[in-house]
Amino acid sequence: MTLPTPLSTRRNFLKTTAATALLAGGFPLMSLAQEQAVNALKIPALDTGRLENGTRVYDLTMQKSTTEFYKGYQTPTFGLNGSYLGPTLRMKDGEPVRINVTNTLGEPSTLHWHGMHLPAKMDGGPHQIIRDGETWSPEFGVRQKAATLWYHAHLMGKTAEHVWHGLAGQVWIDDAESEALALPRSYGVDDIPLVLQDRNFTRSGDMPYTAGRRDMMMGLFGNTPLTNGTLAAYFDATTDKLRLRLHNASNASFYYLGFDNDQPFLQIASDGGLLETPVEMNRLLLGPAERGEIVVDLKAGQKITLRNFSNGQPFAFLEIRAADTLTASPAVPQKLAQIAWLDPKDAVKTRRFDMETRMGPGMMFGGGMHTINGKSMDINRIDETVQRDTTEIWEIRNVANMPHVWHMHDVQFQILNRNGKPPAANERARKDTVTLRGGEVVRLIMRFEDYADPDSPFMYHCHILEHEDAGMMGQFVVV
Ligand SMILES: [Cu+2]
Repeated sequence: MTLPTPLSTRRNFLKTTAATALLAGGFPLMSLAQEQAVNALKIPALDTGRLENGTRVYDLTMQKSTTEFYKGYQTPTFGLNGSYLGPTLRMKDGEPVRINVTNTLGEPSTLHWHGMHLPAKMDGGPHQIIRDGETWSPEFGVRQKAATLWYHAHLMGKTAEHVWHGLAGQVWIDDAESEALALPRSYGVDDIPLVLQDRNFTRSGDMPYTAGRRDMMMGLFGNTPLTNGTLAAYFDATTDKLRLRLHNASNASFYYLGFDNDQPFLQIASDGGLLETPVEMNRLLLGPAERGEIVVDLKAGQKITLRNFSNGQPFAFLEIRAADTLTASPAVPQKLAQIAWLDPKDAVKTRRFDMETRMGPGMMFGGGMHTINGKSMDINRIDETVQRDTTEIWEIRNVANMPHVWHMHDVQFQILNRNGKPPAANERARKDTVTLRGGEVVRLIMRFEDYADPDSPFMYHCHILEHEDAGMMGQFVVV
């Protein structure tokens, strides 16, 4: 797999962005390529909830705080139950859950369950605003295959800023199928959440959200990698296999991930759950919001570094230090999961969506330069109406010459084809987010089940958060 040209052109934009950041006083405290891993990887707290009358209940408090990324510097940040990011919520397919989300930020926000199939009112999108001082308590049954999902702020026009400051975390779903598999599953030991981000810091240690016109156009890129909110992170491995839940939680960066020694790894899951069979690779491209679980083999005493190999952002996300004696792990099973493939013959409708970017002079901040089907997001407009219990094909065309990232709520879709060709082995999967390079077309198939509500829409949007905030979003209802 090679990086096609439209992604490579980002190098030029990145240089400009970095220059802009410097002019704005955004002098990095550390060099762009942080080679020295000096901080133990932070592992987010694991929250398995508590049982109340058969419902699994979680409490999340959105808070404003400071985080010491750099020694001696207190950086103002947002977090959930902590100063930056939030706990990993672990849920099980079939269980009823309630999440009490209390906002103490001093400003409104929302919390969206990215990748989850649930009623639109519980989705945490732009319509489910949590005002300062309020608690929002969505309640739903988990109807989900084992997967690495996530949660993040999703307030109209403020998603990028709130996520940048730290309102995000992972959700792990287990199901009977996944629990029967001999896969690493010991949280923080051989099964590791990896929330990958990039940020810019000023000399005073601040991490301001600084998106200007150009960043609304290109997306806001950071020059400093953070892994679970850890700068220059290392992890001490004690097992000869590690399962890494790779998660691009950046605002706008595409990560082309691999190890510095180019060793191969097995991808075992995509956004919405396990693949049918592991796929061996040595690079994995994740657009913003995409996830990929991999299993990597370690040799005793070995040091390897997980890096981004995209142009312009040579981030070292994690140095893995294998102990001199490693606990042996079972081989990764060849058969992972059953995927119920949807049949295009069952589709009752094909919809087309053009993701478009209008470049050039005169573009206005947030003024509709990124559109879907020529339209900018209008929270009072329903763009599409879908019948419950039907299968549809959604053809997404990126008619721009820059990458965009399609994400839709409510469903996990399957990729029928990309530019007329079958998807790569690791994209034969349940997915909720898909990267489209400039000019690409993907045909997606999905089934709308269980939940219908004519009054509460689900969102579809670009997951480059600056594009989303600039209006590259639409709404659909299931009736
Ligand atoms: Cu976009």
